[in-house]
Amino acid sequence: MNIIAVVLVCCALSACTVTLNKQSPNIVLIYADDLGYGDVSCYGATEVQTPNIDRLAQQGLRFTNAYSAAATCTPSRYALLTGEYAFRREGTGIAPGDAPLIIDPSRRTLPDVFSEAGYKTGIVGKWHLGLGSGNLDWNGEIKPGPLELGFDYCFIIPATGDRVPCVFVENHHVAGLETNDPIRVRYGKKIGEDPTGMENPELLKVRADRQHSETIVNGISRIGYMAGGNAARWVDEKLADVLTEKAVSFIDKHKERPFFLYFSLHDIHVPRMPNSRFVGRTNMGARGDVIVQLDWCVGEIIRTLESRGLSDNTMIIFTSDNGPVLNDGYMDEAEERVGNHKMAGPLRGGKYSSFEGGTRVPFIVWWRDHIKPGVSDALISQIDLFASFAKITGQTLSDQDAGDSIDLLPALLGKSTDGRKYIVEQAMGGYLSIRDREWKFIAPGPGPELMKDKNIETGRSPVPQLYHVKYDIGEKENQAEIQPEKLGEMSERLKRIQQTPDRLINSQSY
Ligand code: NG6
Ligand code: CA
Repeated sequence: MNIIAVVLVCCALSACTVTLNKQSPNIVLIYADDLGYGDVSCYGATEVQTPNIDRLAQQGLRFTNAYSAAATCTPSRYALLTGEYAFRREGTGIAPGDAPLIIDPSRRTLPDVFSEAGYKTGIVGKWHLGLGSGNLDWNGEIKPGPLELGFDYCFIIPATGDRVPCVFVENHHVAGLETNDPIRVRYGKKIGEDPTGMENPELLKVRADRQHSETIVNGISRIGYMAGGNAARWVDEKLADVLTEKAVSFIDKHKERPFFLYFSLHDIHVPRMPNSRFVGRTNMGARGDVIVQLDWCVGEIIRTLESRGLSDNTMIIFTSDNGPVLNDGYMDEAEERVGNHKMAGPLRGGKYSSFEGGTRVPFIVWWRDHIKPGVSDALISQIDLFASFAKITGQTLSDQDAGDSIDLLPALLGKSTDGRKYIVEQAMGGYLSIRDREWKFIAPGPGPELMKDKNIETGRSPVPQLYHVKYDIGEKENQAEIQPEKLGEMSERLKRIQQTPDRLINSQSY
């Protein structure tokens, strides 16, 4: 081939890539916080109605065996963005509000995959994977963070709603910070003069436990202390509106080209502070009302896509980072007013737990005219979105990338009912269990069987547990003693996955 021919072929190839990208769908990943398997009406809730989420389910594919990678936020999100189980990496437990970034910027991340395919990438909402590289000055440039991991735009809650600093970070800076009122943050010891929940409980909108009784911001005491940055502080009752507006404007700005939006909602994490529009919409108090608020956020995204003509070329994935909890530190009457509502549906346990309630979560894929509506029982994990999105955007993965992520695109699109063979579930403290299509094995471990303050069964036990989850969804009957062979197989499998990235094992055994 002469040089001109080579140039022509190269041009044709790159034109081809551009065309392919244009045909690839936009992806909006709506990630709820602490929303349980039974918290929305399309998964059986009757005490709260979620018409927008239900609509996603009616028009899309609703999964009954879908999992977050862990039963708490940080490890779950770590796995989502890296495609690697968090138990492989030290320091991936619940991150303090002043933690440094826990993902190495040199590794290939989920947003990187989209960027390489020509997408615009953005995160709006909760981050909770640390920022900076230690001793962060919140008044300066805040990095490394989402932008160093492949996002083109970020507007984030740095950690959680119940942790300081209660400010948004937009790209590399605290949004709305005034230079004459610098912000200071400290964990473990008071800083500044702001009242705390411990000293001034009379100032509180809602009482809290000891951990959540430090600096008061917007009438709510938090974990950690902060001072200054007053103009930048968020108003909890407006979080859903502010985040939704930012998500909508990201979509508007990038509607001409493929985009990936990670819309990571604050709801329904504590502190649960619904906007006045949603107060009293359920009989369950704040926890029920913020579910209605969350559903509204989802509706705004659907309406935005439809009114911009983007609905047939945008895939929405709706899911949650971990299971549900009633009392997570604030006395907001979640427990007193729950009534007949079963936040984890038929599952045992909840957030933090090794039982199914910890990680089995709502999971809906919506892509109009491309996915036949229905229900799928395929076994899938959020960790598989990495490899599946790589596939849909035409990217390849090396053995170094996202080692635990398996391409399940056919299952996600409803073209196959085959999901994973095995899924590892990680509870708080790094305790592991593993399930296949029928059985679930919980490795024995020390510690309390009940988190008393939260009334959540941890699933921990000094003896191995084996449940036939397919027929015993509530994990009631431990069959470890009568099924020694299955027990051995599952425990061996777990050990093997602990030693070797899951995709490598899978490519050998499928
Ligand atoms: C825990 C907090 C809890 C919540 C959780 C993180 C205490 C006693 N409890 O440490 O309130 O903030 O961390 O939740 O401090 S998560 O959904 O982000 O994982
Ligand atoms: Ca969470």
